[in-house]
Amino acid sequence: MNLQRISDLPPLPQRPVDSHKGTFGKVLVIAGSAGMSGAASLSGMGALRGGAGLVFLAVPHEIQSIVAAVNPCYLTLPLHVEPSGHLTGPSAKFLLGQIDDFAAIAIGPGLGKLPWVQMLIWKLYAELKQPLIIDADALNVIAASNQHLPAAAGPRLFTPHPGEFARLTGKSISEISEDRETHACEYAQQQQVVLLLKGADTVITDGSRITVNTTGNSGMSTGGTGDVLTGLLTALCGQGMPAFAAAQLAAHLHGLAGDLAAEDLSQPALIASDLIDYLPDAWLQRQ
Ligand code: NPW
Ligand code: AMP
Ligand code: MG
Repeated sequence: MNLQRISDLPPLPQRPVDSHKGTFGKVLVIAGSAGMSGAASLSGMGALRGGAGLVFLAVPHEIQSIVAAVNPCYLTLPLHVEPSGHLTGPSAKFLLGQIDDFAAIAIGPGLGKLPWVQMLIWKLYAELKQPLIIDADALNVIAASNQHLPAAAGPRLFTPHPGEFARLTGKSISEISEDRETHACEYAQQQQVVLLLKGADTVITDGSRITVNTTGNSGMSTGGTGDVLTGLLTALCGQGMPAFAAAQLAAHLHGLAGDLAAEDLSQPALIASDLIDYLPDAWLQRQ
C-alpha cells in the first residue's frame, strides 16, 4: 500500500478577532438513551470544549431534562419516536428539514440500536453535505445492517474502538490488533471514509494518508472517554478543519488532556469528565 505517513500536526482552527458564535460552527450530536444520558452530555461537553460556536444535542425526549441539567451551555432537542419507528414532532421536522444548517453532525454515542437510528444514519449519509461523524451505536447499526450505505454527500468519519471495528469488518479483535494500520487503511479505502481506530496508538487514515497518535494513556480506558472524543471531533469539523486534519488534532488534544489529567489525578482515578476539565490545558499547550 502506497501511503503517505503524516507526522506534523495540522494548524489550529483560526480565531478571528471579529468573530461571533456562527464563525465557529453550529454543530449537532445525536446521542443518548435512558440509562446512557451521560454519553450525550459527555459528547456535548467535548464539543463545547472543542471550540464549537453552538452545540445542539438531539436526545430521546425521556432524557432531555436530565441531559439539559448537566450543563447550561448546550441546547437540547427532544426526539419523539412513533410506534412505527419514525421520528415525529417538531424536533424531527427541525432535524430532518434543516440538516444543512449544521456545520457538522455526529451520531451514535449511547443511542442504542433502534430502527429510527438506522433510518437517520442512512438519510444523513446520503444528504448531509457537511462532515458526519459516526460513532458507537451508529457504527453498530451499520455493522448489523444487511443494506449497503448510500453514496456519501459529504465527508464521513468513523471512530470505532477495536470491538466496534471488529463488528464492522467481520474480523476478530485479535486479527485487527495484529496489524491495525493495514486493516484501518483497507477499510478507509473501501468505504471512502476517514477512519479513526481507537486504542493505545490510535490510527487515523483516509486510505491514502496515515498517522498514529502518540498522546493518551491507560487511565483513559474508562467509560465515556470515546464520547468526549466524538464531541471534540465534531467541533473541529464544524470549525472548518478538513476531516483528516480534524481527526488528527482531536486524537492529539484528547490524549493530551488525558495525559495532563493523569499527571494531576493519577491514571486509576481518571474519569471521562476529567478530559473535559483538562481540554483547556491541552489547547493552551498547542498555542
Ligand atoms: P473486551 O471484551 O472488553 O476485551 P461495546 P461500549 C472491545 C455508550 N457508553 N482494544 C471490548 O473488548 C457508548 O457510547 C455510554 C480491544 C468488547 O468486546 C455506546 O453507545 C456511557 N478491544 C455503548 O455505551 C459510558 C476493545 O469492544 C467491546 C477495545 C456501548 O459502548 C460508556 C466493548 O464495546 C459508553 O461510552 C480496545 N481498545 N475497546 C454513558 N455514561 O452513558 C473496546 N474493545 O460493546 O461497543 O461497548 O464501548 O461500552
Ligand atoms: P471508547 O472505547 O469509545 O470509550 O473510546 C476510548 C477512548 O480512550 C479512545 O479515544 C481511546 O483511544 C482512548 N484510550 C483508551 N485506552 C487507551 C490507552 N490505553 N492508551 C491511550 N488511549 C486510550
Ligand atoms: Mg465509544
